[in-house]
Amino acid sequence: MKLLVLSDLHFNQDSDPTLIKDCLSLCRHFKGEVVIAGDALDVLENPTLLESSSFKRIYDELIQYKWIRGNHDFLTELPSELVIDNYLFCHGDRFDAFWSWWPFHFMWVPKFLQFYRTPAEKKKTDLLDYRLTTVTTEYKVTKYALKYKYRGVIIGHTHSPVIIERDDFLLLNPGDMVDSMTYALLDTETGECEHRSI
Ligand SMILES: [Mn+2]
Repeated sequence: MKLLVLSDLHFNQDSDPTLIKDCLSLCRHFKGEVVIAGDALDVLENPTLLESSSFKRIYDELIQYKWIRGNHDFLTELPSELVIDNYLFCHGDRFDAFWSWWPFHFMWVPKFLQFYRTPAEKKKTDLLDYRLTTVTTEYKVTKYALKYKYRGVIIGHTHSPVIIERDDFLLLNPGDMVDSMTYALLDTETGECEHRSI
């Protein structure tokens, strides 16, 4: 099966309308299945988003695809995970070590110290925090998917585009529509995948 995989669109009232149009048209014209790995609409930051008719229309369009729930679009009608040809698809937030591994709860300590840091020092520690949570999330989700003998796992959430193929196992993150502006194509029969930019 040929898949178009998108994640972390984070669409809201402030999103670039051209970007929204381009993403919707990409999905509409794709010959295969479309999977959205969570955080398509940013309901977390904009609780009234779906009261707007234009976003309700976007919702009605996206809901026709295989759309998985993220932590910013925690709508009950969305599934929390999906399996296609033994590939596991989930948003990845429940493997985010910051929320699921108790020592990370003490990260408020370095966060508190940020107050006393210069902007340059702050930027460096922000980057280290981001890399640490990204790598630990990828590690935990890979461990889980290997344990349950999936052929691969596809996540979003970290906003970090990744393709790691080793020993017939695939870790894929298509990237996002906020920073990397990338998506992925995956052929679940051959296992081939690649990133594309919008
Ligand atoms: Mn997320």
